[in-house]
Amino acid sequence: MLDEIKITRAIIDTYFKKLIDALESEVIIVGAGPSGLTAGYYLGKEKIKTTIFERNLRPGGGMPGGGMMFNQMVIQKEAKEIFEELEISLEEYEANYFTADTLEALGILTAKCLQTGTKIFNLITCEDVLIREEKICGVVINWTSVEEAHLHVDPLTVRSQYVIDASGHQAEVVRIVEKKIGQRLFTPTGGIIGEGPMWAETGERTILENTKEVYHNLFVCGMAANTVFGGPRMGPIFGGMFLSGRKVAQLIKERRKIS
Ligand code: 48H
Repeated sequence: MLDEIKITRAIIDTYFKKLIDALESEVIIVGAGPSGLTAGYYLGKEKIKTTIFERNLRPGGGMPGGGMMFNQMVIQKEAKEIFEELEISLEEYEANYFTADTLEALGILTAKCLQTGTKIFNLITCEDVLIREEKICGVVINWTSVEEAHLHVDPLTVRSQYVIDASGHQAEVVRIVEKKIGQRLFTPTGGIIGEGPMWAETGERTILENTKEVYHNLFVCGMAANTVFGGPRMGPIFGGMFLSGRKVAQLIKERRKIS
């Protein structure tokens, strides 16, 4: 006998347990695109308590869309070992050009990220940050549906030692911080410099250089890193996103050792 009320209770009970446990994390990641999911995977692997908030119904960000809706992605040799570790199938197209099915990559990366213990909350948007003594120490969240319906509903707050902005082209978290604190980011101008025009080779290099701390305890990875520090976009080559996610996880791991 299946009872509808038991089904409902099981969902509510287990969801709220998960949410209450996520009120305090070591790391909060905003955005479950390729860079955020990769960061979540590597942090989780280190047993660093990590929570990802994703605005959309599904994780993956720009991954399933591939290039112009053709659901294939290209990665370069530097990112190959990450795909091999995750066991995502790769085909060598030409020297240094490997292709993967974006849906396979998205499915496996999401599953492996969750299996490390990192939690992902979809349908939740980060709309503000928590700052104490000039340090980022959490984010303010609300249902995406509240944002979309323009409802006047106050948000809730979750705390963490570190926040990663993995929100893609818009660099939404850093933008919020810039608005709140003024031109005091760790960029050459103190503000968000903005993304440059398409240049795959340079974009993939600078994304790694730009994956770093942008304000006290706030790190940026993925496309957001080039938006904040002024690197070019790179089109549908995704190796840099995976490498950037791994790098930000490494940076936080090292930071924990010294603090
Ligand atoms: C909660 C949010 C919020 C918010 C955004 O865009 P993404 O895929 O980001 P990356 O950096 O991991 O990957 C970038 C890649 O997909 C891409 O766009 C490339 C390579 N472009 C090159 C080019 O030339 O165009 O994912 C970001 C995720 C999305 O799922 C958003 O829904 C989510 O972040 N998000 N979630 N609160 N405020 N803002």
